[in-house]
Amino acid sequence: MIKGIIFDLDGVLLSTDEYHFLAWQVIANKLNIPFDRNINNKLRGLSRMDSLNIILSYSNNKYTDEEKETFAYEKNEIYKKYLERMSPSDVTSEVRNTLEELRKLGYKLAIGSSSKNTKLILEKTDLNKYFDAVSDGNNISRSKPDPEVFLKAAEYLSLKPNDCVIVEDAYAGIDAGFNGKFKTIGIGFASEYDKTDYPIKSLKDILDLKL
Ligand code: B16
Ligand code: MG
Repeated sequence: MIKGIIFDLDGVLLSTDEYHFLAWQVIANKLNIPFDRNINNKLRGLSRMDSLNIILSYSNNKYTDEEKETFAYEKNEIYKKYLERMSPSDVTSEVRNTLEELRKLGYKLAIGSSSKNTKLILEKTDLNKYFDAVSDGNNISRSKPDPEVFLKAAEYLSLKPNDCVIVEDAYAGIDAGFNGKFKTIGIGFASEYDKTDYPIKSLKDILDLKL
């Protein structure tokens, strides 16, 4: 029986995935590297440095680790400018109602995000209050598709993987759930992935699943 629900953040609860795209676009343009939404979709759920390495793989140039650190830093500074402008109104009523209903039904809720900016985002949007635990890019050493971020989230909830379900928009996140022996709910891009256990169209559809 499912007792805990672990939510990815960017692209599931919030549209911050668009801000990642816009920030990476600035870096790619500066380096004259082709970059579009299709390439951006390959970055969903991956760590900042894994994302940068994919973008740089479209360049003929070789970059030093120091240069890569600088590009990743610059991208994050641009990204954080978007985050600073966020407020509770960036959370849709569907997301808030779904989280409230799931809490009323007695589920434990956690965040499982690759992002090191998770705490800032949760504070800005007033989402913190819905979650019993937060596992993010700051408490892991291996990013999705490794299951570490979800295993930590389950541990923080004092639950086992088979007591929990993961909600993800990224193939890498569904793979991470699968690798950790979790059941997975896929929304957006992940709803079309054949490894997803429960594809949904909209977040509120979670309430109709027989978990
Ligand atoms: P940051 P999620 C992921 O968040 C994003 O999908 C991914 O695009 C980003 O590179 C990653 O966080 C790291 O984010 O640069 O803020 O540490 O989808 O796992 O909630
Ligand atoms: Mg995501």
